[in-house]
Amino acid sequence: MSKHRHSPPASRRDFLKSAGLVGATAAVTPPVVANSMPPIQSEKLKAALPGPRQIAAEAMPPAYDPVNQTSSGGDFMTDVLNSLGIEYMVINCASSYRGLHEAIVNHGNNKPEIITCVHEDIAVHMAQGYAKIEGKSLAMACHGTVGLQHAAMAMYNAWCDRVPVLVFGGNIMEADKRASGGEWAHSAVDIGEIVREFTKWDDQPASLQHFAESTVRAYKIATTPPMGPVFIALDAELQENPIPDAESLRIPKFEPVIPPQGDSAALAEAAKMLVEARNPLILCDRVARTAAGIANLVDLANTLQCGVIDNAGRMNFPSRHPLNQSFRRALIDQADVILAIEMNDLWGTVNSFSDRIVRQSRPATKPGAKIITLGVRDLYLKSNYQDFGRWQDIDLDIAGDGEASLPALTEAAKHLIDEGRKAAYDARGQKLAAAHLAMVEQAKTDATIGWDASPITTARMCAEVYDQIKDEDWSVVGTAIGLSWPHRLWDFKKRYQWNGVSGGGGVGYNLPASVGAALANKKHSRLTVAFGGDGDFMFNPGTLWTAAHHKIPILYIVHNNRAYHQEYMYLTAMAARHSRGVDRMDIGTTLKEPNIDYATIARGMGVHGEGPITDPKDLRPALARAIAVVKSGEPAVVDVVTDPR
Ligand SMILES: Cc1ncc(C[n+]2csc(CCOP(=O)(O)OP(=O)(O)O)c2C)c(N)n1
Ligand SMILES: [Mg+2]
Repeated sequence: MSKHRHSPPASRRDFLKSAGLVGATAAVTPPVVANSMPPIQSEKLKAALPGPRQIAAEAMPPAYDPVNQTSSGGDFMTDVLNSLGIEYMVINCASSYRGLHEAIVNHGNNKPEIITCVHEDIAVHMAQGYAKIEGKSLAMACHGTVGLQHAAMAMYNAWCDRVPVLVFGGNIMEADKRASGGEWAHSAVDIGEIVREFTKWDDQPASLQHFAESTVRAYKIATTPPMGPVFIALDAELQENPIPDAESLRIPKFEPVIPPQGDSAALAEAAKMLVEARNPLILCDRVARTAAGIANLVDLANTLQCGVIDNAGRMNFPSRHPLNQSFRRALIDQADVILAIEMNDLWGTVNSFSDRIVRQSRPATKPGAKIITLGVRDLYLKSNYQDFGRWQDIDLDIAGDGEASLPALTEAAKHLIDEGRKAAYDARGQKLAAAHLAMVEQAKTDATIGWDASPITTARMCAEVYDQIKDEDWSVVGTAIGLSWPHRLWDFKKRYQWNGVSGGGGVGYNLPASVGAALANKKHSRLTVAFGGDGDFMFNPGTLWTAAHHKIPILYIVHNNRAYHQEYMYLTAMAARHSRGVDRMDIGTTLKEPNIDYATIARGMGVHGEGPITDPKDLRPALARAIAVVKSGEPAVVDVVTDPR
């Protein structure tokens, strides 16, 4: 272990002395604890038991001297976190982990850097957004039962999104150490139980060595595909007391797992099916983690000259690649062999489902079409929460990490493609390239509809933003529900230009996850941009204070349709189904009377605010002002009053 060099500052000792705590050693050693024990009746038992003084000496914890205590278990915990290269600790502060908090600030010299959040939901969502950009996890700490319950929904989003987040929760395991009141309400026998059904692993370490091994193990489990959040309970005494056995402590070595590659015979079989297909098609969702992952998917598509439909759970495939057919879902119906890589919802992609009148579905594939899957989705599931989706019949099911398995699959395909296939492949590729161009042209045409309308169309909002950022090193880290214009119109090609969505559909993700992603982008000097719904914004508006306080630059566009519009639509469909009027559909679904002024909220938290913008002509100058602020290293919010499309 590294040495605990830093003594607590002199001011702490002075404070304790002036508070009359000098000599506390004597005061905390109770002289006759045995007196409070019930009298022992049996003479035999009395003889076998130690005398009262012995019990007092042995049963009491060592008499710590808070004045001269120069290190704590929290120091060692800080060293463990730093050994993992964790950059930030996102927190809402609390006494149940005050030992670790103080150790990070003093012993660790604020490393990992503490990021102050005003709600645990914000902190975990920030961690989720950060991990998807930076490719590694940060740490989150929360307060016992109450903090963890607030963190839970964001942990659920991270679970459904298969994103590693390392969550710590304070707990006071020894009942006799708890202060009465709050510390009892905030402690639990098994605190991890609160989130166990949607965490990949959890533990409650009982010693510092146990903490070290479990934290490194937790990090490893979280970052091994299929990734997911993990939880470690932090015993308060373990953090706050001196290190009893410093010489025997050891920080385990972390070595990232090499993700599993699919079976080579199975990949060769998949290659054969794809090469021989008339109309092969690739579906993907959460494939690429790195630039190499994108390049390898491009290589496979180029090799097969087949279409790619990207569900965009990650930045998988360039939006302007001629084989990108993401907005031509009809292709699913034409495919004879489908390769589905790291799909979150395969059934939902190869079936059409409608619930606007009654809940009904039908296959979107043609009869006899073969489906090959490649991914780690099924390697780790839980029972209670149903995010695994509906059963889908599969013809060749390969367990293996998508990104790790792509090169072998492509190699196998290249070996099988002879000159005889070339002409047919080229013709197929050219047809798809033409269809891709038509798809983009169609999007451009669609985007002009209502161009000058007020409220502003979402297409115009997105186009105006793109016009001003396209020559920058941009990174789009959030879109409002159903806002597909960026993917329809923009040129996405770099790994960090997109990082997917919430995973679990828990509203309140977008604003904090975008700021977390912006935190990751900050040191790379990228221009972070996000769009988010007004409904989403109101779950966690306090995120803006964190962005201002920690100077996290982000251009945040509020897609302000003054409604929970998705729910408005559902309600309207219900009324139509029941043959009733739709004139009351505003009740419970809108955010009007009064209208919410997002720019004023932003300014109230120290963030530059523009809007509400209702005239499209005002959008360009407002965006220019906001982008100038973001480029100077600060966050900015632009409130765009939009039509709901
Ligand atoms: C935590 C949570 N609460 C409620 C919902 C139900 N819900 C789904 S979409 C939505 C509306 C979100 O509003 P907004 O972000 O403005 O998007 P809009 O539908 O207006 O485009 C709601 C409330 C949910 N998914 N998650
Ligand atoms: Mg809305």
